[in-house]
Amino acid sequence: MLGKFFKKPADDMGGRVPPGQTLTTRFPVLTYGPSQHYAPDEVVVRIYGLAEEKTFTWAELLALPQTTLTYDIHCVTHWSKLDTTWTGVRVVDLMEHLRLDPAARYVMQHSVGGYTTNLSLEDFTRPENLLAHTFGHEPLAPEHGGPLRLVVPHLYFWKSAKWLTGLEFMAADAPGFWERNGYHMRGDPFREQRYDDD
Ligand SMILES: Nc1nc2c(c(=O)[nH]1)N[C@H]1C(S)=C(S)[C@@H](COP(=O)(O)O)O[C@H]1N2
Ligand SMILES: [Mo]
Repeated sequence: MLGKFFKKPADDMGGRVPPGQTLTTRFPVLTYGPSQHYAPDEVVVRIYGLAEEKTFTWAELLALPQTTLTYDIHCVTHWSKLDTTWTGVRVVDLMEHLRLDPAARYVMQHSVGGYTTNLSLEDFTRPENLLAHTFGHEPLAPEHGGPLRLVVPHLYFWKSAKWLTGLEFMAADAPGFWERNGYHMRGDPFREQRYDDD
């Protein structure tokens, strides 16, 4: 069963597949606790903390520039998936509409159900990061974080919150859900930053 869907990376993919990862053609679901189900018209992303407080509804997000990008994703449970295609609002395009306090250096992602994960502002504002609502040509499935999730492909996938509800800007770094439970504060797969002592 596993052998059919998971395979060791070929040598010519060496540069794309981080150490300790296995490739999959499937799209595993990794959720701690129950999956969340809600409709696009219930989507609200709240901006708060060290930023001018504001909210973005589904309609407001769709009115921003939409971008489609293809990249690889890497889960800390050792699977990587190459060439995944996502559409949504680039973080850098959202940032055009935010007013951050100059003291803001980190951001906490918040989700329906209470999941959280932290990023430095530098990792958050990479040009490839998306608030994604579409996977391939289909609306993002609920179990994968639909209607709206963050995708931060250069870090382990736990750093990409599904069912995004809030972005809290902070002066100092603080651990989110998995980071409080022993995972690395940054989570760079190419440096194998899996656990907090890596
Ligand atoms: N809200 C929320 N976001 C989450 C998670 C979660 O449990 N809840 N799991 C994380 C982990 S560990 C991974 S690997 C990816 C999995 O995304 P997928 O289920 O679409 O593969 O979502 C991340 N985002
Ligand atoms: Mo994960």
